[in-house]
Amino acid sequence: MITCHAWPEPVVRVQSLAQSGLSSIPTCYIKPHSQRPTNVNTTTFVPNNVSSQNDNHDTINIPIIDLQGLYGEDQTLHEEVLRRVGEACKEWGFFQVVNHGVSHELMKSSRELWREFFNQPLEEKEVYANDPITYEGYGSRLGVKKGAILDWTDYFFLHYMPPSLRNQAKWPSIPHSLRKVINEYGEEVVKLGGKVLKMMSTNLGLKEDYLMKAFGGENEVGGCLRVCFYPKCPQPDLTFGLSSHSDPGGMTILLPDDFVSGLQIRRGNDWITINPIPNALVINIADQIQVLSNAIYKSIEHRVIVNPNQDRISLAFFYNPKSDLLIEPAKELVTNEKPALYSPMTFDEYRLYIRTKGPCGKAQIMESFKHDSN
Ligand SMILES: O=C(O)CCC(=O)C(=O)O
Repeated sequence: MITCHAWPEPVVRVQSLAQSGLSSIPTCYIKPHSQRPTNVNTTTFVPNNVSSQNDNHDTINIPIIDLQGLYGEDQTLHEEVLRRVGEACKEWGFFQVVNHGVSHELMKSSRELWREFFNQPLEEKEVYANDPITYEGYGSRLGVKKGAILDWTDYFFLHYMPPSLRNQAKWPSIPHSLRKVINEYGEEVVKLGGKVLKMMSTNLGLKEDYLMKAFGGENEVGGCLRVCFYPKCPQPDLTFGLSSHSDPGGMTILLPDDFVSGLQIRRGNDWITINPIPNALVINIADQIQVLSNAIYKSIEHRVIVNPNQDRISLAFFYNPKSDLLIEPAKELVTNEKPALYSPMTFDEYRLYIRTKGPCGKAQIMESFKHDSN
């Protein structure tokens, strides 16, 4: 259990620091030499369009999948989408989707309204200041370790699913239409999550509704939104917007900034900067799907670099299993050759580690839950 009811040090808002015009960052944000970013000079991009997909890029990009085929009658197209999603889950753990069913207007207004929220005077935001017990509200650190080296970000965290945890009184009341837009955006993203979960089940050779049932069913799945605001940073080579981590939940559906890149994923020993395409959402496998799939799908480590000239905003929607259900490898995916790699554990128990320690890579967390016999 988390015993810490308050942050271990006074909370400093990163946006206020950045706005104070400082030219060097406080030492509590400076990462040790061996953990600093390596390639921080490519963080503004000119969005390209879907037709350029993965070719003609100077940089590698994650797979871009057009989900249109899911919405029509053409079975061949449907199967092609399934195949591409399956391949992306196995080979990358990260992919972008377009024609995903989430309204572009809603995506745009969500980003704009959240920018407006962060750009309000500090007093307006402090009303929503969060604590380390629930993390709900306006925050500036993850983890409660005293003396930890912090990330260059402020955020707003809220529960959207199940509806019983949706407490709109804790959501910003200004800008005025933000609560309505959070609701509308959440509804569409949850629908998309359900569709992707079905595709993953089928691709794993499980019943179409296997993962949804393992997550507790449509009305019980968990869904939280973390809106990250990364202020511009005078020394982006010394710190991270978000340190390397894997997501603890089921899958993450990310609405990235429309102009400023920053998300990097680990690929072997390299870090690849994701170049989002217009109106795309970025989806990644998180730890609970790695467990349920007995590591056929991997939850990939990722991190965020910051920009010296521009703020960046992103909306990460965490689509999670119901928090008190035991999550374990699907029996159908456990064989003599490949025994269960993980012991059963609820998501509630699992996420305590992240909430206590903050983002700290991946292996450490997944390894500590590996089945004793492995
Ligand atoms: O800001 C981003 O692009 C990624 C955010 C992220 O990884 C997270 O919120 O866990």
